[in-house]
Amino acid sequence: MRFPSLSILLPKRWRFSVLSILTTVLTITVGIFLSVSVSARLSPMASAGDATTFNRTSSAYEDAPPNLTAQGIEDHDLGDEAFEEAFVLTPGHENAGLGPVFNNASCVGCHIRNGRGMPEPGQLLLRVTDTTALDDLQKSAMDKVERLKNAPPVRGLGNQVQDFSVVGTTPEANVEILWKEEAGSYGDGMPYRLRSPQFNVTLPDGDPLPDTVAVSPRIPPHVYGLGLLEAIPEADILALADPDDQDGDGISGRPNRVWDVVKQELTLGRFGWKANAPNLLQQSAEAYVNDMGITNSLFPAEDGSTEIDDATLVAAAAYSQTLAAPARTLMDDPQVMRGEKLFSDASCVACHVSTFKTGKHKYPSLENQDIHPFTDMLLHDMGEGLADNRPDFEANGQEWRTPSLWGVGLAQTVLPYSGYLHDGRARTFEEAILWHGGEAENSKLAFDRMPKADRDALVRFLQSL
Ligand code: HEC
Ligand code: HEC
Ligand SMILES: [Ca+2]
Ligand SMILES: [Ca+2]
Ligand SMILES: [Ca+2]
Repeated sequence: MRFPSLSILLPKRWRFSVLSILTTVLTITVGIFLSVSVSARLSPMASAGDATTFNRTSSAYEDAPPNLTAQGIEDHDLGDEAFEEAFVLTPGHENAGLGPVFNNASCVGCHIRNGRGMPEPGQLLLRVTDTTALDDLQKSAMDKVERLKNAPPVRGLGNQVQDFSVVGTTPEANVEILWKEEAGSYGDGMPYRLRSPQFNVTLPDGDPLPDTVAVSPRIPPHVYGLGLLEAIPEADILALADPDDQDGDGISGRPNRVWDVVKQELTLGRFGWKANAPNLLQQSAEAYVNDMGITNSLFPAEDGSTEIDDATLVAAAAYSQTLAAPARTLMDDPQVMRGEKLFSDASCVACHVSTFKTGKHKYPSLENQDIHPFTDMLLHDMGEGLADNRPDFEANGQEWRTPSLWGVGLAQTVLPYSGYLHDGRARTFEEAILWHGGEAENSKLAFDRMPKADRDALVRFLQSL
């Protein structure tokens, strides 16, 4: 049956006015609805308080916090340059000093558009440890910091494999990445495939790496929002630790304790996949010396010389300190709302903790913000499937720091085909969750047993972050 149209029901001269009244009423109703929902929703959407960017395009990870002061903006811009600078071998050149061995020539060559890098040589790093030297007797002969690191260096490689070199020098090794695939199925029988990397490391003399060397592969993580994580009061992170699982929920996060080279003391670890770096200045200095072969005042050459000045080092650190975190989206979408509830019901929130309030920071714009990073900054045993079997300070071979999830929904918008987890093995959020084990085994099982519609809702929630 066809409904009679407006033109038949109304005399011609009324049509226009009735239509315009209807339109006006509709506009007002929608307007009121939108303004109410926006004001009710704005604060949780603003995942990093006043330091949130509402840009959700492929440049979402490149914005400074909108509330940054003039000084902050100046530092950010200098940092942006330092982060993009490609180093070269040529002595006398303003960016001289690359290598002699290195992994990449610039920060942004690994942290693509400030997001994660790919699991490929040149971006993925291998950290290595001589496990035969791990026992106590030999440890006592080691340098103090190496002892604290629990990472006896491997002869010829140190603690990181630099598989690139400048002309005239041989790389420390050749690294080839091979992918192993395995099949599995969800509780409802739906099949999936998981892949994991294997590394063929060939030393300059043609020999493979001995089995006694523990290898920890790591992709470059994103670098946005990190100033806010640096500003979380230490006590609030420590308050979440439950090393002996006293509340019996199977989850026992614990802090890493790492060496602060400036203060020359042990302190809380916050950055890196195992919370193995204490702050962004030291993380940046380690990146220069280890990833690019650029000596600096925190890590000088043996004769005390440095290849960059402190202004450059501080600028590079300031850059990751002054990058905003992206806002959430679609918070009124019923599927996203359902996904958020499932994320909580499956205890994902026990580690991916949603809310903190920031404290003191070098950049006042980052202080006193209500932030929603979805990390507890603590180490968790994630089971054998993800284990690297390589300790890193107090982190053992099965522990990883919970990564933040804010902005993670944009990872493949910023860099298509980029992967999740420490070695980039997961091609999708589903795969990332299916690799969870250890303390996260029950969360994984909850996901595994969900009907497909619920799994889709949970994944859609992650995409909305
Ligand atoms: C060869 C690739 C590569 C280069 C070059 C590189 N990084 Fe990284 N970056 C990584 C990897 C891999 C990690 C994780 C390290 C770990 O887990 O110990 C990381 C971690 C970081 C982190 C901590 C991120 C977090 O969420 O914990 C910061 C900040 C950072 N890098 C800054 C820099 C800066 C600044 C430069 C340039 C001076 C740089 N990186 C150069 C690969 C790279
Ligand atoms: C016991 C703590 C814990 C629980 C519970 C947990 N996670 Fe994780 N999650 C982690 C850790 C640690 C990693 C990093 C592991 C790695 O890289 O090997 C991680 C990684 C991830 C990643 C990849 C992030 C990235 O940047 O690559 C996603 C996505 C994720 N978790 C989602 C979830 C979801 C969804 C749930 C609930 C079903 C959940 N997690 C439960 C600790 C946890
Ligand atoms: Ca050098
Ligand atoms: Ca090395
Ligand atoms: Ca517990």
